[in-house]
Amino acid sequence: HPVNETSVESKTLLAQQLVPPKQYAVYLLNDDFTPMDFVMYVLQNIFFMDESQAFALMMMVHEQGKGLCGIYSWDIATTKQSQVMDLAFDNEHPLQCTVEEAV
Ligand code: NFA
Repeated sequence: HPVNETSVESKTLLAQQLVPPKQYAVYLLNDDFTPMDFVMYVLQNIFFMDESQAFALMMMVHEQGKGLCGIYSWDIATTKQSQVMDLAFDNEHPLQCTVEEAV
């Protein structure tokens, strides 16, 4: 017996607007001790910036106190934060990385 497989429930879902996922901003914070070369390494290897992008952002953090590294889903943002903090900890640098809901 042929049936219409589209249920009332999925018709309702199809009629709804798709809700975009929340996005999260990952920032680096300045400190007086982390070497500039280490910050360059982080930006090039965790945030995949080229050398000139990495240098511009590193100097921005150094001079302004904070800099936006990228905007990601929750899982990617918090994974990058952990990668930065673990690498800094292992190398005995006090570098801090924060995640905030993107506006
Ligand atoms: N302020 C650090 C220094 O003078 C460099 C730095 C830049 C640290 C960006 C953290 C973030 N060695």
